[in-house]
Amino acid sequence: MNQNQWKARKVVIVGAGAVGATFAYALAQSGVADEIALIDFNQDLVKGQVLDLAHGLPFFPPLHIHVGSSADYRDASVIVITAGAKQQPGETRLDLLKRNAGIMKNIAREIAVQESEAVVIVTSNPVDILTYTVLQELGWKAGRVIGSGTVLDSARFRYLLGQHCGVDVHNVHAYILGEHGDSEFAAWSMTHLAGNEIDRYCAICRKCNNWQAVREEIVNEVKKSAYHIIDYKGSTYFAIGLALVRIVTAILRNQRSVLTVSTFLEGQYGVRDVCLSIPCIVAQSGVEKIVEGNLREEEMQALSRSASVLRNTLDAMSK
Ligand code: 6V0
Repeated sequence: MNQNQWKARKVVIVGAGAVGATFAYALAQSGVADEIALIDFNQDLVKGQVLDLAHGLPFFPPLHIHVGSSADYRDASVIVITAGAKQQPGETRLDLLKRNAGIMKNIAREIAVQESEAVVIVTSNPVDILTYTVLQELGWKAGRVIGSGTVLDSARFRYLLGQHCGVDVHNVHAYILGEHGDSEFAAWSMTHLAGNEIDRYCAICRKCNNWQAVREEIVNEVKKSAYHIIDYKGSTYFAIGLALVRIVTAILRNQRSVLTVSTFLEGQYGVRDVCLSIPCIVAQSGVEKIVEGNLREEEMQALSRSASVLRNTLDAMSK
């Protein structure tokens, strides 16, 4: 390959707040990207974040990091949106949502103007709704605009299962599906520990007297994780930063990794016209394939409930 053919693996991060900066720091350490451009409408903040990160360049793998602008969308490989407005006093959740949807639409328009060929990853909350908003605005092929979805929740689930069962988290395969939010659910039928389906693992292990109650407790803990962290320290950013590195790595390295990103469904699992999380094969083009596994009846019902919650929100937004 000659120098003219070489294309930097460039990641543009929109939003240099807690999530954007933590993700940039983790991505810089990973060595997966050649170039990182950070964008934020708070110019002082973004300059400060970039300077602070740039001073780490002697310790990072080779990298070009700089303050970006919308022109950086043009040759980006991946654009990660972590921008978001905070709730104002007296503002309803729906009003905040509409304001954040407006921010997403503006960013999407700027991406479109630059005729970007990137894959777009939305992280800003509510992530499923805002992923849908960006996808609609861009009008691209569904898999090219994805949300971080329940990749973080699935990591929390794996962590808690691993802790409870005394098994290395890397040997726990488990997914949280549906909405990244209160209606999410655990796909127990897809859960494997140490090479065994969870039911078989529990039968061998016999650690729990009432495994059903333990499972419920673990799922509740997954759902409450973000609330606990927010109570303790105001916001969450380390694990989501790493989850984003995982998704971006799957894209930049064309890994075909199975990740529960939020993706637009067109009838899969009986769900259509919303973005939510199910196991997807993530590669260079974004979601390359949706894996339609066999969910149990109660899991199918939970997925359908999640889809309804999201559809109702989308309908409320358009009023
Ligand atoms: P933050 O620290 O307030 O950072 C948000 C940044 O966005 C600020 O620096 C703003 O200046 C910037 N911003 C706002 N509007 C724009 C715009 N139009 N263009 C460029 N920059 C803009 O928030 P934090 O980083 O903690 O969170 C960011 C978003 O991620 C929020 O919506 C969170 O709810 C969401 N999270 C999503 C998670 C997930 O799993 N999907 C997990 C954690 C946080």
